[in-house]
Amino acid sequence: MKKRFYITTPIYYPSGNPHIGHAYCTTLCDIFARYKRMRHFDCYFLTGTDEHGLKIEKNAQKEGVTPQEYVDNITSIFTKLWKAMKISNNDFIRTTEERHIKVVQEAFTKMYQNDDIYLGKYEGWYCTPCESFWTETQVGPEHICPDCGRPVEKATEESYFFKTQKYLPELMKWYEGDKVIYPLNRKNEMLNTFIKPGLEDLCVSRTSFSWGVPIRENPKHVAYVWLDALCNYLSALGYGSEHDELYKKYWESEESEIIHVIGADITRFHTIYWPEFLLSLGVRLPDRVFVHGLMMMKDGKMSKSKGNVVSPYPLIEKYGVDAVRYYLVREIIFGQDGQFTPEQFVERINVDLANNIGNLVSRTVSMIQKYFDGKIPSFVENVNEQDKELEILVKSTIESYENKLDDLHITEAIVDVMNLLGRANKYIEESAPWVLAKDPSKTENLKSVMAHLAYIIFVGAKLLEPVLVEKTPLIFDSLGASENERDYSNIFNEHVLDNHEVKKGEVLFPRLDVAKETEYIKGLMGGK
Ligand code: ME8
Repeated sequence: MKKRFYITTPIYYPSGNPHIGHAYCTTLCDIFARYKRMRHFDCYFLTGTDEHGLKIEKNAQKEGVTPQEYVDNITSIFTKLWKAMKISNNDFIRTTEERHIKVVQEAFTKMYQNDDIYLGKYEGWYCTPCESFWTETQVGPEHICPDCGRPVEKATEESYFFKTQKYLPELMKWYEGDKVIYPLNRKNEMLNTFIKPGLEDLCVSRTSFSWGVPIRENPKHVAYVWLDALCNYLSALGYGSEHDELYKKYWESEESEIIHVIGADITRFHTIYWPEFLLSLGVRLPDRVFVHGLMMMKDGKMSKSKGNVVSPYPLIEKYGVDAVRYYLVREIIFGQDGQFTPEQFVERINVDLANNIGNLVSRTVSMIQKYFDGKIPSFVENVNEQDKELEILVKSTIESYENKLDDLHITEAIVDVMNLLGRANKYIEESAPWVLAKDPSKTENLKSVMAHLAYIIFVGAKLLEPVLVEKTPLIFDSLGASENERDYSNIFNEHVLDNHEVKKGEVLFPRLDVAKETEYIKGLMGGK
């Protein structure tokens, strides 16, 4: 396994306030980054905003502000949100930053000098909200954008073009890599929809608006917003600058694994054009492009332009950051679309967090206080068949959790942990400690039950730590685990809590009134 990881989210358009769709992707990456760091891998995590383009220019005009003022304002809302959601990104890149603009210009020049870019005339169908050009076949007889379903406009202008056929053989070699584009159906979609019908050259400059990166060779052109945006993954690492240590460490070095996480709506740009740009620049290709599904609303895809968004802010304020993080990655199975519903949101909090985790911790702590004066008994293996079975389950849960998280299957990994905790809850019922406590000859049995429960809670908390960033430290506090003991290396150490003193903490996840909270969340939906 590689020692270093570079993980990126798409850089979002600050053309409207962030919604839980953006929060989903960023949380997914954050969990991956935290998980890798928890296992002592070096992980550099990047997110940012994509601030150029016609749409931003138009929005700013409508509001009577400069495009820079416009993006400054919305970008600050994105950065505040990531802070509130405890996102652990190492950097935040904005495409209006000087360090980025230079890289775009340099990249354009390099591609031009390589003879990969030429000047031509563009006639095509353009979707302004998506900033995408489409061919006649793609827009169909109704002239509808295949991505967002809105009408497209015919556009003609002098443009630079990137020769997409030139690097196709190398691109196809990259496609052969195991799990490079993941899940696999996304790769097939690219092959069948775009590559096999014949890739057309890509228009990489525009002259019809000015809010973009001017091309040095011909300043009336600005770089096409996707060429501009994709370069963020390099510019944030100092590519081509004097300070390119991060680039060398996280991109150039074969020790590093480069991972892009994107939504299904932007697969084409990341799995066709981006690798081709990199090939033109003579730069190594990413190791993995993970394509996640989208969070839908009852009336289709949630989007800023449709105005059917759910903002994460009020949810965080009311239910806490852990509940929102948990809900997002539990509800959308990686690679599939999910649907936001207030009912499910409340149910997840009640069933998974309040019952399965919260209750388990509070019952266990209370019993250890009651039966053993608050001291966790020493762990003894294999006291009986049931304990043995639990020990095996713990080991297999850790193993499958690691395998699943490495492939970003966070939902499945969490479900495994939840099943383990569910099993522990059942174990309480089955072993009936309150009965064992009445029989002095069963003391060893009772000790074993308590030690097993405490250890399983420790394991569960550790595995959920990348998701439940606020509450897991409280669980470790309750178990009396010191900072050092919380290290991941202790996950297989059943004795980590021997003789530790438990503490009753606050209620971890208060149970919600379903009707009342569902109503409240419904009121937030569709709002700004
Ligand atoms: O496409 N459900 O920016 P964008 C889940 N600037 N994820 C969603 C989502 C939803 N309903 N809506 C958006 C852009 N996302 C470009 C990217 S990258 C070089 C440039 C997430 O603001 C998802 O990850 O439209 C999607 O790919 C991304 O936000 C698009 O954000």
